[in-house]
Amino acid sequence: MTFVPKFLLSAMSPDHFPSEARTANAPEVAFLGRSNVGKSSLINALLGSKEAKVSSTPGRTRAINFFALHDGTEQKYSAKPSLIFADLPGYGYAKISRSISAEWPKFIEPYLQERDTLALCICLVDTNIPPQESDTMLITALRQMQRPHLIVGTKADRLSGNALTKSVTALKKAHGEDRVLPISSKTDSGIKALWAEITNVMETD
Ligand SMILES: Nc1nc2c(ncn2[C@@H]2O[C@H](COP(=O)(O)OP(=O)(O)OP(=O)(O)O)[C@@H](O)[C@H]2O)c(=O)[nH]1
Ligand SMILES: [Mg+2]
Repeated sequence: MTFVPKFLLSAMSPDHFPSEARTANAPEVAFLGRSNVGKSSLINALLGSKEAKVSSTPGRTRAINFFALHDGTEQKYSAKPSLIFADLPGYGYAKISRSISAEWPKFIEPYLQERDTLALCICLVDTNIPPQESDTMLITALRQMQRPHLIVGTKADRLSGNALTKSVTALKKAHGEDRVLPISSKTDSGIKALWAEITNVMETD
């Protein structure tokens, strides 16, 4: 399946989230994780494009950026999107944590709690660092909200096979999850497997 991605809008408050007229109630996939974990890079790897802004400065994504994915090719694509991707601002970076934490109750919490079409939360955790408390907090909150979620271990290209296995085991244990899917946006490793999970959401919707 080929998707043509179209940037929809950037939202910093719930009344700016795209309406049914823009999304056609297509299932939405949200990308969540700490600043710099690789959310925007992962969206680009999944789409094979540079639609999402990647930055070496943590905290660059400050709003929720919505993308509509249309089935087809650049010449001919469906009017209604098949899927929506939501790139969320990162959390947990000390320098901007005050402003970020102000943003959570303002629009990120309402987004996670109330967005009707939100079908899957992809939680990104860095395989190169020990399990983070802030990630555990988010994953626990999603579990409590009964939001379907999947944990993805990013930047797996930086680790050898053995070190990666160890890291994945530690992440599973710390976050209380059965699965952590290792991926790399650099080498595309794990991207196909992640697409399979996302396609599942579309079919069960
Ligand atoms: N080696 C490696 N580096 C990566 C990978 N994914 C992202 N990076 C790097 O990590 C940095 C942050 O990537 P982003 O995709 O902007 O991270 P983000 O989570 O969107 O960050 P914020 O928007 O600030 O929350 C960039 O320098 C990327 O090049 C990966 O799979 N492997
Ligand atoms: Mg980003």
